[in-house]
Amino acid sequence: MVHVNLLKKWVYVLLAFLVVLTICLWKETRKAYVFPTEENPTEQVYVIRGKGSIPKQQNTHKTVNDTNTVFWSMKVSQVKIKKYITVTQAGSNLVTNPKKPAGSKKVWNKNSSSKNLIPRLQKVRENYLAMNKYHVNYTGIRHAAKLSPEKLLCQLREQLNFQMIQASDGPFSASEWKAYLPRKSISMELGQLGRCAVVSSAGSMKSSRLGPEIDSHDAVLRFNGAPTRGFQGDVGEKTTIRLINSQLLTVEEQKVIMDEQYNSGILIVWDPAPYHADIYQWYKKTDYNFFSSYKMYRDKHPEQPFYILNPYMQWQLWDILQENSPEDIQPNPPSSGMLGIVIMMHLCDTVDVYEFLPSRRQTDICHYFQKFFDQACTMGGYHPLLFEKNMVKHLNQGTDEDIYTHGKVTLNGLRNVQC
Ligand code: NCC
Repeated sequence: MVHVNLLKKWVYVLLAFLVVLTICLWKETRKAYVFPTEENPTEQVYVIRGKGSIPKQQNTHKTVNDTNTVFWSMKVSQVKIKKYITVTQAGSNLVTNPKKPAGSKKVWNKNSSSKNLIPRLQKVRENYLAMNKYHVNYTGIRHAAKLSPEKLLCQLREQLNFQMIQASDGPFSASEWKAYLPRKSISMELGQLGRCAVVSSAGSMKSSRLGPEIDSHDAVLRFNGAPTRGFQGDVGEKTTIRLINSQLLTVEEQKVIMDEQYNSGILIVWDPAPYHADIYQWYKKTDYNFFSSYKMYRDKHPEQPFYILNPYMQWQLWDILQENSPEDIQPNPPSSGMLGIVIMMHLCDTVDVYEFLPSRRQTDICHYFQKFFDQACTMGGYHPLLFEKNMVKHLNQGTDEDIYTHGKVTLNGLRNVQC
C-alpha cells in the first residue's frame, strides 16, 4: 500500500514537471523577434509569431494608433527602456496594418545598432570582441557620417580582391595541386552576367512564392546546404553558384560529395583566415582543414568547376564593414551571405538579394528547410550580420515595399560603377 502511494506521488510529480516543461517550451517558441526599424531606431519592435495574446508583464501600457495597430509599451525592469510590441493579426506576421501605404511599412533600419539586439546576442557579440580569435587589429578610419552609396560601391570595387585561388598562388603551385584547381577563371566560365539573384537561407523564404521570380534571373547563387528540391515554389530551382563554407565541406564531406544538389553548377568554398594573413600563413592555419575533402570532391567530380575563394577578400570586406560602422563589429569574417552578395556584384550588372533583409515573413526559424529557432541566424552571433545588413540596406536601389513584401533588395553591379 505504501508503495502504491509513493508511486502515485511520483506520477503526480512527473506530471507536474511535464506540464511546466510544456509551458516553458511553448513560451520559448513564441518568443518575440527583434526587428529594428527605420521609424523606431532606438526602440525594439517585437513581432509576436502566430496567434495569441499579449504577454502579461508589469508596467505594460496599451495604446492603439490610427492604423489599428495595438502597441504595448513596457518598462523592462533593469534596462529601463521602452519597448513596443506590435500585435499582429491572428496567424500572420505582419508588422503593420497591411492597408497602410508602402512608405510606412517597417523594414530594416540601416542605422541598426547592437543595442537593438536581444541581450543574449549583445553578450555573444561582446564575447567575440573579447575573444578576437583571428587577431584583428583594425587601424583604419571610421566614418562619422555614412559614405554615399556611390562612394561605398567604389570602395567595394577598388578594395576587394575577387580572385579565386590559382595554380600560381604560392603553396598551390606545388605539384600535388596541379590536377585540382580549375583551369578556367570563374569570369570565363560564366561570361558577363546581367540580372542575378542571391537567395538567403532564411526561414522567411518559406511561403514566399518567389521561386519563378528567382528563376527568371540569368544566374542564381545559393549557400551551403540550402536545398531547392521540395521548395521550388518558394526558392526556385536554378543554381548557378553554390557558395559553401569550409566547415560544411569538412564536417559533411560525404554528403557534399554524394548529394546531387552540390554536383551541378559552380561551387566555391571559403575558409575563415587569420586577419590579413597571406596565402602561406593561411595555408598552414586554415580554420577547417578542408583541402583533403576538396581534393576528394575534385577526384569524384572533375568536370564541375569548384573554386577556392582567396582568403584576402573576407578581411578586405570586413575592413569596409568596420570603416562604415560607428561601433565595433564582431572580429570574425563576414557571413557567406555577405561574401556571396559581393561576389555576385562583381560578376553581374544588377543583383537582387532575397530575404537577407527580412520581409513581413520574418521569423526566428533559422532556415526555410529546417525547424530550428535561433535569432542569431538573422541578427548575427559569430558573423557581423547586423552590420552587413545595414550596409546592404544603405546600398539598396529598390523600394521598402519590395523589402517588406518580398524581402528583396536590388544592388548595382560593380562593373559599371564610375569611381
Ligand atoms: O546558415 P547559413 O550561414 O548557411 O546561411 C547562409 C546565409 O544566409 C543568410 N541568412 C541565413 C539565415 C537567416 N535567418 N538569415 C540570413 O540572413 C546569412 O547571410 C548566411 O550567411 C554561413 O554564413 O556560412 C552560415 O553557415 C552556417 C553553417 O555552417 C552552414 O549552414 C552549414 O551547415 C552557420 N551555422 C552554424 O555554424 C551552426 C551560420 O552561422 C553561418
